[in-house]
Amino acid sequence: MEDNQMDKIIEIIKKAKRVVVLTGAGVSAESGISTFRDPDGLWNKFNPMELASVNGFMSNPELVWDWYNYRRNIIGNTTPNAGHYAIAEMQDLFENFTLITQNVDRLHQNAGSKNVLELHGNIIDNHCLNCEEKFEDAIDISNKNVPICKKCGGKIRPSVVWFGEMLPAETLKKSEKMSAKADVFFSIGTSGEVYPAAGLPAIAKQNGAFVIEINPNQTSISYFMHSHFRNNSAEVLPEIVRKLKGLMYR
Ligand code: BV8
Ligand code: ZN
Repeated sequence: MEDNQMDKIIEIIKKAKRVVVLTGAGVSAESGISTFRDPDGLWNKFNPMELASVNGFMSNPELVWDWYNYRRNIIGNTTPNAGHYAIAEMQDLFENFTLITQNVDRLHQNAGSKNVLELHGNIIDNHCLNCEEKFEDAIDISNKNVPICKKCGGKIRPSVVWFGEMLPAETLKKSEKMSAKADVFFSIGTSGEVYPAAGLPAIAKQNGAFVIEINPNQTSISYFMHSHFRNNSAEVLPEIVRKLKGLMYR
């Protein structure tokens, strides 16, 4: 993006009172967590419907449990990247800032972001598939056996939202409400394939927001964005924050 174009966008962002950021797996790519749909993506090795769904878990609990432990192991060894830290800094630059994520890795929280709206749950917590009792025991990620609920004997599952499952109602409602009120909406590191999350940028735009996509690649929702940064989030977000701070603290 040309410098003068960048400056124009920064001017628009600076004036915003209400800013919403939606993130997807791409913001964690530079922390070493593979995305879902990129060539080396998680799904390419496995079939998402097979693993990230209730039926998938019911038909092969050990395989799905092991896949989540494989991912927990990767996530356990990663740290937030400059993009996560820049988003954490953004929360103090605006009157009203909302961070909505599809990611389950909690890297936003580790980078200092507060009140993160986790649309798809998180990979750390677990609960009983049968009675939904929270499972508090520490997980031994090398143990291939699926833990059993102490209350009802049901199988324990990760507290992520699987395909075909409803998103947490309050979180989704708040995400839609804040997206509809946004002056500026960033869609960062998401392919815009998974609904209802992928519908949020359109809700923002329909209600007058300036919508910006940060993604090195074209996505299925690029066509309606007002502006694109075709870069990696860990490169461009710190630059945006630096320029915003420069303008705001003049
Ligand atoms: C629901 C948690 C309804 C688990 C996830 C047709 C058939 C079947 C289902 C549907 C259908 N149409 C709609 C649906 C519903 C379905 C859906 O949308 N399916 C899609 C695939 C078509 N949605 C659901 O099932 C949702 N529930 O709708 O319930 C309902 C209604 C009534 C009653 C009951 C139910 C639930 C969806 C949640 C699924 N769970 N995750 C887990 O993680 O294991 S989804 C999973 O995909 C992750 O959360 C991930 O975040 C999410 C979205 O992917 P992205 O984050 O966008 O990641 P992706 O790899 O795709 O893209 C990465 C992007 O980053 C790329 O664009 C790349 O270019 C970019 N990038 C790469 N590097 C960088 C970068 N960007 C910036 N910087 C970089 N360095
Ligand atoms: Zn139970």
